[in-house]
Amino acid sequence: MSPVLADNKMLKLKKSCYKCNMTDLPQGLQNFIEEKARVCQPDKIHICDGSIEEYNALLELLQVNGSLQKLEKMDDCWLALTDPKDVARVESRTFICTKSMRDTIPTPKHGFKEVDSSLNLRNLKCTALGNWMSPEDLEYELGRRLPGCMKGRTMYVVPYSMGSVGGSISKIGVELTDSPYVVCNMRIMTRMGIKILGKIEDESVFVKCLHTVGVPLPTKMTIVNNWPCNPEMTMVAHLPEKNEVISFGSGYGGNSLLGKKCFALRLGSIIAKREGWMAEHMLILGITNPQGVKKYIAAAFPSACGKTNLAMMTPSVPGWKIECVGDDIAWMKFNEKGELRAINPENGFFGVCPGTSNSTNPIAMKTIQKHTIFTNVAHTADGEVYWEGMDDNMVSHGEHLISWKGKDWTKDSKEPAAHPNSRFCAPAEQCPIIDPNWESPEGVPISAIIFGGRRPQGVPLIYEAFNWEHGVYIGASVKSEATAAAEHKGKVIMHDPFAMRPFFGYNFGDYCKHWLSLSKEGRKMPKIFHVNWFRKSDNGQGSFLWPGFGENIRVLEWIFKRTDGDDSIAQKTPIGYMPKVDSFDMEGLNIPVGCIQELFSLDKQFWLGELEEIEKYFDQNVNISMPNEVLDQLSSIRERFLNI
Ligand code: GTP
Ligand code: SPV
Ligand code: MN
Repeated sequence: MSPVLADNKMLKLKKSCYKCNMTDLPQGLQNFIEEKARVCQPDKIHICDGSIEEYNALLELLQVNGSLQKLEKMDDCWLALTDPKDVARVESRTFICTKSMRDTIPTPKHGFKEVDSSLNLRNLKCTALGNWMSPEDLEYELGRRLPGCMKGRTMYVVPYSMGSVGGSISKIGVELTDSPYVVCNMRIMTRMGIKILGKIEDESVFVKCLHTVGVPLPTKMTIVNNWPCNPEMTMVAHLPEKNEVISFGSGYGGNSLLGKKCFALRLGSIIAKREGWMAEHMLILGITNPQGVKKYIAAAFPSACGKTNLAMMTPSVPGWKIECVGDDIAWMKFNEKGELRAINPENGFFGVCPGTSNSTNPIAMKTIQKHTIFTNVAHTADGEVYWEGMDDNMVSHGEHLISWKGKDWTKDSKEPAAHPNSRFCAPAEQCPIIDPNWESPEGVPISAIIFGGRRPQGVPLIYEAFNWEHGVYIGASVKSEATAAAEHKGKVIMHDPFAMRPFFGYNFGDYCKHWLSLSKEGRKMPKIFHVNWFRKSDNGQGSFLWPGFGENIRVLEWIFKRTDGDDSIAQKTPIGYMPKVDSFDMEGLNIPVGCIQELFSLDKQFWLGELEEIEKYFDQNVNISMPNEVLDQLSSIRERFLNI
């Protein structure tokens, strides 16, 4: 008998294992559960079967304990209000643990950022491009968090697949969590339950995820809104060498639904580099022109910068059709024919609520009318949801709502009704324009890759890379205004290379090298573009120059034609190809000519300053890890500006 099975405590746990017999599980999974249960000491273990009965029972449990409210006016929709201290990803507490620091982060030229001791993370090395901790320090930090952390709670075992079950690009994970809220959201966001167990062929090959809210029972901690969390001790740790994620103290999506950012992006990017493919923070959409020709496009924008909206867009120009494959993550691989094929590893949308309305994103509004879990939105007494930017006449009559903080709210209230990072969690199959190939195991062929960000100043609506290397530079130089998706304060313009800054699983310099290495003889490399829906008048101080949303089809139309090789519509500029003024479809677009000129304008002084700033950023933060090819691109752009 193995030492694990001889442990009396474990034998007791096995008896209280709900529904499924532990001994029926693959041995590697049993070992994982037993190892973690012995440390975390849950009262019970529940192997999730993924059934609707189980889902409903968990929702009821959450309702009874006051963590979820049923939204009576909607169909099977639920509302969670969190502790206001636990509302977004915590980038400062998120790190990768590897033996060698260089594998994870470039060494900054002028040393590491000062780490606040209140983080409670010993010797954490923090940089602009990710955080690292040594295995020894991680062991210490786990030692003061995990022992007994699930006392008084149930440990749920959530087997799941990222990508359609059994697909060639798909991968399996198992999340152990003491949060039934997490289980319910995982059931929407991933393919989850018993059906996955048979796919664990080699019993030890699955990504091992451990999540705890970090509040063992009974507790002396004050629990706000029946949302247990432990903000002072929160940490999200990734152990690529053990294929493991350990998340402590937060229930918020990106920190707790570990298949998403932790597995599909951070560990995913490491696996992708090793195996020669890409794991990216990208939407995937299908676009069909009026002649019925269809292509697929992937686009990387930083968090809360428009991926869901573009992926579900309703085109303003007649004859064009958009279909949605995914809104947040793309796994992409070149096939033997040299085509880049992409899958959406997720099964649902965990989307930003504020700004989502019947005029901006009617498709999302239709998607979230049933079987949806809302977090931190406002609601009416009779059970409907509300948030800023939902163009409803609901609040114009002075109606009283209940804000995300559980307080009485009217439109005269000073605080927002919904948290700026409030989210919906809805099954992808409910999307009325879900692409017929969205679950295709071999993925969809990608013709173009778009980068973008919130740039109030200087960056034109659209430009195109001259070639793949130039495109890699464009990805590396993405910048964007900070949003509420993470804990950043204010609206500073931050670097967010490839829209992946919070999600790199390994050294960003190596990530650039990996992208450069993908261009090979015989491969059909997608064209690379950069867009900016967020340029503002008055040098960035005024209002948006571009109407955005459904009008973005005009930009996609130009991209579509460029991927067909239409050279008549493009002109060379120092930053790349841009539309010839009269080739861009402006028909029916109701904006002043002056705005259009401003949207396409290129200011030499702005760009020389921009290049200098990016060069400094690379020099200080990526330092010697940066491949020369990227720096050469920057020099070429500068030269082109200086020659005009
Ligand atoms: P994550 O889920 O955090 O990765 O975000 P996302 O990139 O999917 O962002 P999302 O599409 O949810 O958009 C975030 C916010 O940007 C919402 O408030 C949108 O209303 C707003 N937004 C999206 N597209 C546009 C646009 O074209 N123009 C303008 N002005 N705002 C937009
Ligand atoms: C993001 O922040 O980019 C998201 C939401 O998509 S979360 O799952 O919280 O990371
Ligand atoms: Mn995202």
